Amino acid sequence: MLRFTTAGESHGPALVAILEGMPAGVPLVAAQVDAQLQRRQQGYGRGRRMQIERDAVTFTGGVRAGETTGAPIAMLVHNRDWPNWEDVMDPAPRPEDADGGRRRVLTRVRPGHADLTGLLKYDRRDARDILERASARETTMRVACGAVARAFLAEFGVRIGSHLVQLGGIDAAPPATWPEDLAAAADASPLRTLDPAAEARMINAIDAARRDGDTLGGSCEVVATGLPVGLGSHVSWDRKLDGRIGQAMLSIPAVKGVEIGMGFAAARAAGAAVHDPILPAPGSARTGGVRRESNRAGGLEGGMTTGEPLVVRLAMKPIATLMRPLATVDTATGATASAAAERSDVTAVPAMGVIAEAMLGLVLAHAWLEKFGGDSLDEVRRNHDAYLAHVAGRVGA
Ligand code: EPS
Repeated sequence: MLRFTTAGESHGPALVAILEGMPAGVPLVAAQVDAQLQRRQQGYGRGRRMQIERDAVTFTGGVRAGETTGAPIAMLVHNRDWPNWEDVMDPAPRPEDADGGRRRVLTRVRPGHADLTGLLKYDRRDARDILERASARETTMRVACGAVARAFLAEFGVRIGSHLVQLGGIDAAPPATWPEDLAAAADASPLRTLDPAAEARMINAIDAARRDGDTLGGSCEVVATGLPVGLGSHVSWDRKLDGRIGQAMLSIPAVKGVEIGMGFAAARAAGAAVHDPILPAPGSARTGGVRRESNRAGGLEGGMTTGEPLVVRLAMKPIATLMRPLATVDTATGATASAAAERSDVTAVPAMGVIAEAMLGLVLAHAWLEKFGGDSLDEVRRNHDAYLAHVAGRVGA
């Protein structure tokens, strides 16, 4: 239906992606993708790398005259850091280097990173063969693919935003009035949080962690609005939308937990305090002529969208590269050592929210095409409009 794959190393020449299954006729220009790529690069707590990169996409297939053609969409983003790494990352052998080796070999594997397990599994001597791909740089292309998914969903009025709700144990209070454009409101903050008082304390915590050579994790909330009732399905495990969202979110580097709606809190409360009463709402087509008095379910029931806002929370662990490193074993010698301290970020939780928006957009666009499938945007629109016209009058008919 809709599938994508990405390739490229953090310090290689470029990152690439192919997104297949987008219908023809979706308006799309590079600036739409670049705007999302820039959002991902923001966030207080990032390292020097983000001053080097200026991520910008080149379409190399599937887009013509500002519209998708229905062909696979191929995208490329150059790594501006590449000239500094060419001798380390050159795909060609370099016989002039001593015993075929490369500079910046990493054998003091970092606890919490993919270094050690990847090195053992893939039978590598240099963990750089693992970490270059395990790097969160890879998420650039997820955001590029997600930007295309968002452009498609925007044609139907779907909006996706996120904000940071906790960092390093400091909670952000929810805003008194919910912003109309969540993504833009959060982007105005260097941490993508809607609580200015908490933001100041979080910035202090990041500065302290940087001084200590440590890192911080946190949580973001992602919200999608404008969805119709009935994306996903209750009939099989792999069609349930909550399961698909969970998989997509947990695939984001360092994400360790996902909640939908009340999430874990629902397990502690009684049923009457968890489930959302249903009220008549004649004329509300998207939600099937009814509405929910509350939205503790986070917009999903039985693995299907209800039409209420979809609300997902993600928890990210602290980045595994510590400037004051933990103990490890040097895989070259077998001796105990301090883990490698590569240049890195203190925190990337604000960026994680943008990546989660992209992944949610891809899951939703996929589910949308399953439900309303078509080869052109107009065909999808006809299917969508006919369904909404039907469900709008279904209750009480
Ligand atoms: C990363 C380490 C840092 C981050 C990088 C992810 O890069 P470098 O080692 O070049 O300083 O900045 O994130 C990105 C490059 C990005 O685009 O998000 C890591 O080890 O995962």
